[in-house]
Amino acid sequence: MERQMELEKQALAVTKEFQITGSAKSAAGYGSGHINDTFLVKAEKPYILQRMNRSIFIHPEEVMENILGVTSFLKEKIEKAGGDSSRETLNVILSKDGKSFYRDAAGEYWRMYNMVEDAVSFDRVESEQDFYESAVAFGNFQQLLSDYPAETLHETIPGFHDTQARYRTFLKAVEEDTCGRAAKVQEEIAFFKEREEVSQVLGKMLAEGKLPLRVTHNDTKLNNIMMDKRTRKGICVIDLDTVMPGLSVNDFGDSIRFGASTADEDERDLSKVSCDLHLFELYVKGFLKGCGGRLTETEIKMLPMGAKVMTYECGMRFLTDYLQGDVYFKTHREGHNLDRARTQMKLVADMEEKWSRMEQIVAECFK
Ligand code: ADP
Ligand code: GN1
Ligand code: MG
Repeated sequence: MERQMELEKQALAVTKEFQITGSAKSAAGYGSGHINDTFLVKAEKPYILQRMNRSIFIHPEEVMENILGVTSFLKEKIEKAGGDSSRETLNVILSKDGKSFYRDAAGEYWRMYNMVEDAVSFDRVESEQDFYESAVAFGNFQQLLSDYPAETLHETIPGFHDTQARYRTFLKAVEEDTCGRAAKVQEEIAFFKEREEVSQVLGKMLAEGKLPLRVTHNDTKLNNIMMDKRTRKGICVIDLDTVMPGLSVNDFGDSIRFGASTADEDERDLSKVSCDLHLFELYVKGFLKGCGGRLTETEIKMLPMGAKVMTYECGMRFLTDYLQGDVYFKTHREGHNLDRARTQMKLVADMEEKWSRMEQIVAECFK
């Protein structure tokens, strides 16, 4: 608590380093992201200030170079289409010396964005229609970036969705067992080991040229999109830290993992956790619409696999972090990462049971 208050004080002071209108009156912790420290800044208008996670983003300048590149590209497209680029993409607020970030004396990196106003982001699906609209918007995001020069993007987190590499890191964490937690979670460890082949499927297809590399978002959780309060459309895709070359099916899959679950990502009562096939179907329809016919037949066929792989990978990442002592994801209670890993395992098992139906749904939507 004290640490948070200290951080908010620091955040308020940092606002002076940015080109905002008027001066900031307050800076308060905001949102439920697992990675960066996010603050809502109240000045003449509201802004979002973030202290970037330095241990995860080793080269913050490169992250910001990606984000500036992508947001200016989007801005131009949105304006050409007659849209409102002040709301439909993140806008980076420059520092007083014209940079996309401010580096403080302690070496921390801060950045500021316009706050997307009259919009909300959800941690849980509240209405089916919202979920459908989020799918259209994430699909459309990928379509808008389909002619972005991929070679100019830095890989901000190397091997981010290299599930095979994630598997190796997991095995290493089990072996090292630095916190002495492995004995307690043998069942969970076995779950991921028994399904090792899940970690290989998409990487192999990419290597064989069966799936194309595209510019993707790579972190398509429902709370990484702002929904317009009035129109209920997905107005702005946010959290652009991991926009990099990647697989379309992973963007699809990560949204299913989070949004089509019947419970929160950290629900402890696993009887509440399952993959809602109605939401799955809505998301398939919305995503295909948003991608505007650009996905190949193989990509479409592999959408269910994207959902399973992303859920498996994320569960394994949570368990790895638990084994390593909760050093990556923000946690708010004892065993938080373990609880998260278990919901993902429950979802993977549920998808396995519902597999043929998932494939059938995709086939029917594609007809
Ligand atoms: P993290 O990487 O930690 O997930 P995000 O960039 O996703 O950080 O921000 C955390 C939360 O803050 C988002 O889920 C969203 O609710 C809110 N948020 C972030 N940027 C904006 C913005 N520009 N406008 C409005 N809300 C935002
Ligand atoms: C993180 O940043 P956030 O909270 O939107 C993570 C994702 C995970 C997700 C799990 C950069 O997303 O990869 O899927 O948590 N982002 C990063 O909820 O690691
Ligand atoms: Mg986020």
